[in-house]
Amino acid sequence: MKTYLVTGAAGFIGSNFIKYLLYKKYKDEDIKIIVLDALTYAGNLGTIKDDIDNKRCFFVKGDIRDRQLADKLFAENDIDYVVNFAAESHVDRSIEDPQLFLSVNILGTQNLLDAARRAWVTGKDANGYPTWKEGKRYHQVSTDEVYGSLGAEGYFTETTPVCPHSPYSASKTSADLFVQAYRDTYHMPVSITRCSNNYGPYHFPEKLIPLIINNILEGKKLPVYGEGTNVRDWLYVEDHCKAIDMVVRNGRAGEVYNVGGHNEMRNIDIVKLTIKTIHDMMEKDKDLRKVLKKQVRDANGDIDISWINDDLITHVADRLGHDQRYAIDPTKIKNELGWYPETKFADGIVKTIKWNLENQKWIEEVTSGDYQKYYDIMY
Ligand code: NAD
Ligand code: TDX
Repeated sequence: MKTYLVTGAAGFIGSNFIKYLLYKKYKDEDIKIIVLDALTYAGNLGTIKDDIDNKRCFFVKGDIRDRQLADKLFAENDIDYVVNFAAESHVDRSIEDPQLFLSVNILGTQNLLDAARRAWVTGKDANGYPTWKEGKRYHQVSTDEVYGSLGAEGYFTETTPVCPHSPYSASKTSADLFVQAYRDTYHMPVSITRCSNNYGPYHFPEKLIPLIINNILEGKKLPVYGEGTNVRDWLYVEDHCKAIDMVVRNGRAGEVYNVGGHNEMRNIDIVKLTIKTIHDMMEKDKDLRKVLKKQVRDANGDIDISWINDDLITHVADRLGHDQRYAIDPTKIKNELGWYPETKFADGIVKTIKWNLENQKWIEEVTSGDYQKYYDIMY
């Protein structure tokens, strides 16, 4: 039986990851997952409350920077894999408060690396390097933003030099460099995935796609930074989760793997496509309109949706230091591990919109802070 310590699993990608392991990949296998999450504004225990059964999946509230807690988790459990999702993840917030990002993303990563090192080292080899228990892996969930920004041409490969621009990406890059330093200095069994922009269920509505969906449902304006010509490469979250587990289990120790959807789109096009998709879905199925907060009747007595159009877009001040284009070359993970993005964007965006329409209670809870009560109810 394999035991995962998954940090940050009350957040967007981490929660999708544990659901993928529990109900898809290892549905009929004996695995153990320990979730460690500080439940910040972005961590919602409501997202994973049905997953924590204290048989296969356990929850610990705590900070990845807490040394004593990390040591305790390793002492009490025979952890095989650490998968570190926990981070401050929003670029705009990093511009407001860089120090928090430095502290959580860098010191937190280094603390987990050290705790794993204390637990997993068995002795020394002839050259003085630590020797390690068999089958262990520390995995760092990283981002394409560490590579900086591209012009109109080219892709990020694993050998592209890191060149971060935002405080967020600087902190994620530094964390990656610590992971690689532990590989080189202590021969620690580590791996890193650098993924492009994710979208899907449980995405916190401060990020572009869920923000646009929920602003439309509320009849609010849709803020597009600058001209909206910046390009991001969008990947459905479950495809990312699959890639991470492939790398943890079968990726070569010490390696970086880029993960991306080959689905580059300009922000303005993403916003227009989201508007059109919601409009078309509500055109086809009038019942879906009930979720709209803005309820005006049209000439037929139906809830009016004619206002769901591009006029909702408002161009606002650009993000400082806004990276122009990200694009991932995923050839390495494809060739070595057979990974590919299974979800076409056209399908993924419909699934994501549907999920948001059907989960307005979750949206209200994460935005109002009400989800905090789940912790009080459960513990
Ligand atoms: P998120 O903000 O939705 O979730 C982060 C989680 O970490 C939350 O549950 C939060 O409570 C927890 N957390 C924050 N600080 C903590 C601390 N000090 N101790 C313990 N837990 C803490 O983030 P996300 O979008 O799910 O991203 C997860 C990881 O994936 C991050 O490391 C991010 O850099 C990386 N990543 C994200 C994307 C993306 O598109 N969202 C793409 C590539 C990589
Ligand atoms: O209101 C908005 N208007 C807008 O034009 C918001 C929130 C964003 N944008 C733009 C900025 C970006 O070019 O949309 C693009 C996407 O923005 P975000 O959703 O904030 O994502 P991004 O900054 O690209 O970072 C995301 O992907 C990489 C995650 O938040 C990171 O954690 C991940 O590493």
